[in-house]
Amino acid sequence: MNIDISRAAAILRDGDGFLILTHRRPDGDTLGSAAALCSALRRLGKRAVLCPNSGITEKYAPFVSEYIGDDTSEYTIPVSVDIAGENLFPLGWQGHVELAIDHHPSNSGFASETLLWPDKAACGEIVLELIDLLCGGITSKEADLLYIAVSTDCGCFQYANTRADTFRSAAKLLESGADIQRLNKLLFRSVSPARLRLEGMIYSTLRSYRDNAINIAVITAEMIQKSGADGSDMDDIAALPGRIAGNVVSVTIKERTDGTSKVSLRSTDALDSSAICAIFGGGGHKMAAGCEMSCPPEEAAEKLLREIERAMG
Ligand SMILES: [Mn+2]
Repeated sequence: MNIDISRAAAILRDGDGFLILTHRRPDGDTLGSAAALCSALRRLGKRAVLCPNSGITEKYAPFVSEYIGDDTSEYTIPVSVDIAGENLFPLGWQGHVELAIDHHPSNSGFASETLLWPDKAACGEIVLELIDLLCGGITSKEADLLYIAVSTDCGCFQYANTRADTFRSAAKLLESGADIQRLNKLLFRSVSPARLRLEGMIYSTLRSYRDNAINIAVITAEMIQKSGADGSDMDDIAALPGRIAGNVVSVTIKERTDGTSKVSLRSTDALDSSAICAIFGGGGHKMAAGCEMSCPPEEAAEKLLREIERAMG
């Protein structure tokens, strides 16, 4: 059942012993929102913890570790933040969620009660209003956590989901003491040495065609191994080849350890990425799509280039 914010606040005000759930492969929004909510509930004298999530990366661990519960058995009111469906529950957790706080239009309605604001760029914006209602304001630490949530989900206010409201939320967080200079550097300007090495290899081997309209990056298993990159260094790697001026479609082909290829396409609306990927059994959206190919990356690059050339006429 969908509820309004005053009902959500009442659930939190009336209960005690909250187990806050973050989604699988947790990002800044789910983690920042969960930790800020946990902090606010504790300020109200409530017992609240974050459910352990094995996917928390080094980047976010320092911000959330103090809120994670070791023994969660006494926390009997599960509250999810930024989770769209049960298949996204953190690994190892199953059960019934009392309250879901979310901004995904696709939310499946798995919880008893759902506060769903699909127009928000980030779940953190909803949590900000909720904490405001519950506590009459947020602490500077909560402002940091919610700035992590909001800024990461809108790509530092660059993605199409960025609204006037997103900036209003950010302004409020800044006024509440968020250290946006430090956080922006950490979240958007710093990269690991392994990531930097890998990016160097990707840029130096980039193939460009038709005056840089078509750009293909091949990431071999050897490049990944030589750079020392792990899963956390691969974030949004498919965005790199499309940065070149004049790009219409960019292709990122990652060689799997078994020699096959994982392909990601990004394009402007001048080309249908999903139609190209559909030829190879994949799919997605018009401007971002993917497919898996059983051939090695060089062969995949040739096949994809041929189909893209054909589609562009
Ligand atoms: Mn989100």
